[in-house]
Amino acid sequence: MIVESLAVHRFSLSLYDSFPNKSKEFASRDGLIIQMTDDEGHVGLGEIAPLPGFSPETLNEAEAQTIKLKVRLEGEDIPDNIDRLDGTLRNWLNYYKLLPSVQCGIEAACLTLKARETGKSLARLINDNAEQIINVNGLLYGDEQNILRQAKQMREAGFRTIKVKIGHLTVKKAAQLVRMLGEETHEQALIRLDVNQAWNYEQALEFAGTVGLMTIEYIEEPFKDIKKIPEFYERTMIPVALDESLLTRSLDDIRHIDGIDVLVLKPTILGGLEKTWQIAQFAHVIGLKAVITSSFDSSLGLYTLAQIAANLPHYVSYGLDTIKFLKEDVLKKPIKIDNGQIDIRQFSFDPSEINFDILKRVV
Ligand code: OSB
Ligand code: MG
Repeated sequence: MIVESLAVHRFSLSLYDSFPNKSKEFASRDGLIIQMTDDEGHVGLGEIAPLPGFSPETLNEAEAQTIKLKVRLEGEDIPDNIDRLDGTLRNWLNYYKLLPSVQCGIEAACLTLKARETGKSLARLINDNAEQIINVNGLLYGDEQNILRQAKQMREAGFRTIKVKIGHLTVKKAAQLVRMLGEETHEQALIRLDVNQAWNYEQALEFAGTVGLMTIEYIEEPFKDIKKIPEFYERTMIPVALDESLLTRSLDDIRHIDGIDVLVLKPTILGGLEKTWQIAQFAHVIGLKAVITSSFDSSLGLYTLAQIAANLPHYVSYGLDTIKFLKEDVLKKPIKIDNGQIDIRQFSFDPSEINFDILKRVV
């Protein structure tokens, strides 16, 4: 496959007030859509959208690098076997030292291009036995009353996993909220908690002692010091998930830490689909779960992540319930979650499904 052209478009999607971290400086979700066309007219699509506050790079940096890359890639031959996700893409692009979000979007464009060329979905390009439907954790937000109302709606809608952020709450308030959530879900859903490292070890311990709930699936980043996780787990029996820590710790640092049960993987921030895939495979080898998760991507980005998740265990719920925070979308039909699930067949990565009216051509 020869890259014939790389078109770059910019988007700026307005947010609902419910968007976490919404502020004057962060009033829209901005990014790039790239459209990679090969010499036979097939098109691949990718999203490049660094997340302010989480990604190491800014969108302007990512855009500058993407524009330079366009000139380099046009006329280049995409290697065979990129669908093995075995490092072929990173080797090929290594020279350009791509920023994480750029690496992710270019990989997505190459892979969806190859999928379109072979007439398969990206999921089935990776593995012919890929699932078509994946489970998603319902993401709760707002004040206590809203959170409890959403939990009820989600239980009735068939979600089997829900997630709530509690790091901004006091330990007492958080324990009270999570206990009420436990009652609301009637043991029909597992609860994921995310503290985003906002508490210290003692607070996390106090929380666990107060909440005492069996339906907590895991707690993400309860405190900063990962060396304290074994002791936390031994005393609380609540499994821990790592998210932010994955940016500063190597897999070798964490593989022998007891109590870590889950890795939360955000390809946009970690630096690509291939790297995410490889971390997920390694996680399985050492007995951990990998939860592919959104960085508040558009529906295009979310469908791309869902195609990858379709090749990971189907009993895991993935962190893709985020389109509800965006008032606008780059797809004409935003990604749909039904019964707590995404059907990946709903979007075929055809450029005609993109809402070009809200995009601005960059190059
Ligand atoms: O803290 O897990 C987080 C999204 C962007 C940045 C950070 C986080 C998130 C999410 C994604 O919470 C949704 C999910 O995990 O279900
Ligand atoms: Mg998290």
